[in-house]
Amino acid sequence: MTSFDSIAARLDEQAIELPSWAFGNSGTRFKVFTQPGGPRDPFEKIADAAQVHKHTGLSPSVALHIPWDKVDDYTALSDHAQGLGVALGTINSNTFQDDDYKLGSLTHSDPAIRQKAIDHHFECIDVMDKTGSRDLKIWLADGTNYPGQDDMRGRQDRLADSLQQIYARIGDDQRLVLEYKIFEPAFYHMDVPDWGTSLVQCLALGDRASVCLDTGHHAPSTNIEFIVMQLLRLGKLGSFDFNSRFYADDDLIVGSADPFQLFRIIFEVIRGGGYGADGDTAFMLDQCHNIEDKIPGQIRSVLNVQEMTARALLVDREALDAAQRSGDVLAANSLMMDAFYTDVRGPLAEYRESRGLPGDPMAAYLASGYGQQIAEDRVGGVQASWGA
Ligand code: PSV
Ligand code: MN
Repeated sequence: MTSFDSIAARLDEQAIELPSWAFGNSGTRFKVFTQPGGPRDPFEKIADAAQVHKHTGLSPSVALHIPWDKVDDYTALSDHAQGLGVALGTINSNTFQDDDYKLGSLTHSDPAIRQKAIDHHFECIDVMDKTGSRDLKIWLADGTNYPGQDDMRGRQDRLADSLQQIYARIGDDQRLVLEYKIFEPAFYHMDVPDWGTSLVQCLALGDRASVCLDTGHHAPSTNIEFIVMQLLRLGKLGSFDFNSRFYADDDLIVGSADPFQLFRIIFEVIRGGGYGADGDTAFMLDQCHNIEDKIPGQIRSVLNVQEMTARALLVDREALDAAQRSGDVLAANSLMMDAFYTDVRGPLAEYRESRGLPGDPMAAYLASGYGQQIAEDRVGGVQASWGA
């Protein structure tokens, strides 16, 4: 197997973007729970996100969600982030929380509502210009609940037209990433249900449009790493939304439900040239910490990604290639499993210390007193949540 020392430099290339919404209150459709010290505005969300980077060195940027993270002065927000050692990242649009969008947004048959949804994306691009963000991420709740409710073909055509108008506005150094989701909130059909639809729409747009793969947005037992391989092969894997699922879009801590799947996915990212300096596939988290503490939840998440990245980097690719070419099924499989079963936690602690980071970021955060401090300081105001 490849030695840990030989992968250390590659681990330095890892960057995982955090979602601002992971720090606000969240829950299920049954209950949104509050937590002491919850952030009340985007400035406080970014301060919390910066704690994750401070202790792990893994998360140098934070994704924003508009309008949840709308502020009067984006330069001030950017400066605030920079002062805390992080940058503002992807801008997520939101066309799923307005009554007008009940029957769709970019696909709506009413030109006025469709225009409103397009204008919202123009507003997001204006934000990107101010924050210096590279990516506009579009996830649509659009779809129907009943056969015959609307013309699926017409909706796809309108989607293509809307995306075209949005794409025409993004700058030369900006990208549009289109996320897909198999179901929910629409239950009969979603307008962007799968990677094929996202890919087809992105291909029609051009080079600066690519697919966002949210690991929780597939049917059970889907071979996600195959999709990763195919999109990388085509140069169209723009970004990941990492999370874990047991049943549907559970948004649990990445690597918690199926660490082996995460290993297989990251192996294909590395194999396909999407990792670190090799490519421009963005690693992001898209999670909600409904019952666990949020900052530690994000720390656990980025460490899980780092751990599986280390294991995937340990696969002896040369030996694997030889085993595959000679048709040695069991040897090839063993090479994957040897790397997967390697306990990298000790070497990773040493690796972190060699980079001036705490060997145990979780313990360092808990000992820092930050959680108690925000619980004391953040009195009054309204805690941020979905829609705020
Ligand atoms: C809804 O399923 C969702 O989780 C999508 O995955 C988006 O990425 C996210 O919300 C933020 O809009
Ligand atoms: Mn997502």
